[in-house]
Amino acid sequence: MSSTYGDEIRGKRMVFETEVHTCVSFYLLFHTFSHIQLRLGLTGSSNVQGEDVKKLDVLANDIFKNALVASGKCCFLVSEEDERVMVIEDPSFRGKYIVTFDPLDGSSNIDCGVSIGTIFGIFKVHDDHAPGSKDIIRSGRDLVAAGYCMYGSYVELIVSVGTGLHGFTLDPAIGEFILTHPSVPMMSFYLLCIFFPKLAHSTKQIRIPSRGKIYSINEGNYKYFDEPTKKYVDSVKTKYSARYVGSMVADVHRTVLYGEMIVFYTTVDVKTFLEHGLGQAVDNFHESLMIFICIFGYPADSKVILSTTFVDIVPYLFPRSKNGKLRILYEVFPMAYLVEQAGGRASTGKQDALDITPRHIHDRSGVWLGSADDVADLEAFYRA
Ligand code: AHM
Ligand code: MG
Repeated sequence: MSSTYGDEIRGKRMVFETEVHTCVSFYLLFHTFSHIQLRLGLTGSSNVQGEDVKKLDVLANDIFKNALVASGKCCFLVSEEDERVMVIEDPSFRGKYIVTFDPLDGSSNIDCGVSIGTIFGIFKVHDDHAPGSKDIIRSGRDLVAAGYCMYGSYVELIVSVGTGLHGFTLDPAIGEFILTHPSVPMMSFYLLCIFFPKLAHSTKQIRIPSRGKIYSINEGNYKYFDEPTKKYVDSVKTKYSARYVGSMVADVHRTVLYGEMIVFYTTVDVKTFLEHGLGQAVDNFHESLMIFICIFGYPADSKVILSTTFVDIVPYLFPRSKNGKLRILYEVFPMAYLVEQAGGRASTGKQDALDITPRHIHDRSGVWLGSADDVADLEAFYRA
């Protein structure tokens, strides 16, 4: 992160007090992990002591699980890296939250230095005294918090506890995550700006306006897409730009951040507000940002890949993404929750993504995330 940016945000300590204290553990984790990530070359070779060097995604999984157990706030952990749910039996470490997480998403991008990230969702048990499987396999509407951390040219932690998005940027100079993108209720924010213009001058609020200009999808899978998806992609490619990293955290981060409502204080904006009301003033802010907003999709497709069975080496064709590639509990749900919290929409094409209830912890779904009108356009092709 540049020192200029550091100067701008220095002094604003991370303010993050919510009922979901588990998030604080994540803060500590990301802080530790972001440094580890910079130091490790990764891969599965041996180090000078002859010990196995764990791959970064396996190492990340161990770090997150250890810290979450130590927090004493969790009872079940669901990780992309583990086939089974981790149950925290010890009463002295047992809490009332279920954390679902992908410790390192975008792992195909690790070795080439492209942005990767951690994704997590947090549920609360129905009954503190009797946690069970009903607490794990549930609708995305039950999430109490979600977030992701992106490890890229800078390290950014985006979190929501149901009151908009909060963005924290790691300032390496002081070794702290700084609250750089606070969530502020719209009406009170604009009223405050009238009386305290300096507040508006330095505040950036993450919001996704209703329509965008970028689509983000792995178009290499085009011939395997279903007809509605093909038609939608055809409709946007003539008018939108394409951007695709292949790391969901980076692709979604662009989708929510370029939709960020950057509010600069000018007399014109306040004048618009006073003369034409809040709606017009907000529209003016949106207009200046509309060129950036995006839609991200990873739909189901009919692609088959060559695989082998566990018991022998006979190859067979495996339909990898017939239900989509991204996993519901720790990829689709957290991102859908965050995008909705930023004012966007998340859909499978046929229903809101948060309304899904998976049947298994590693179930997958197709998903579209982004500007509400763009997602509605996609859904229209499914209804046609
Ligand atoms: P992973 O959890 O194994 O890293 O897979 C998830 C990733 C997402 O980050 C990304 O959106 C997608 O896979 C990219 O897949 P593809 O390479 O097929 O485009
Ligand atoms: Mg993943």
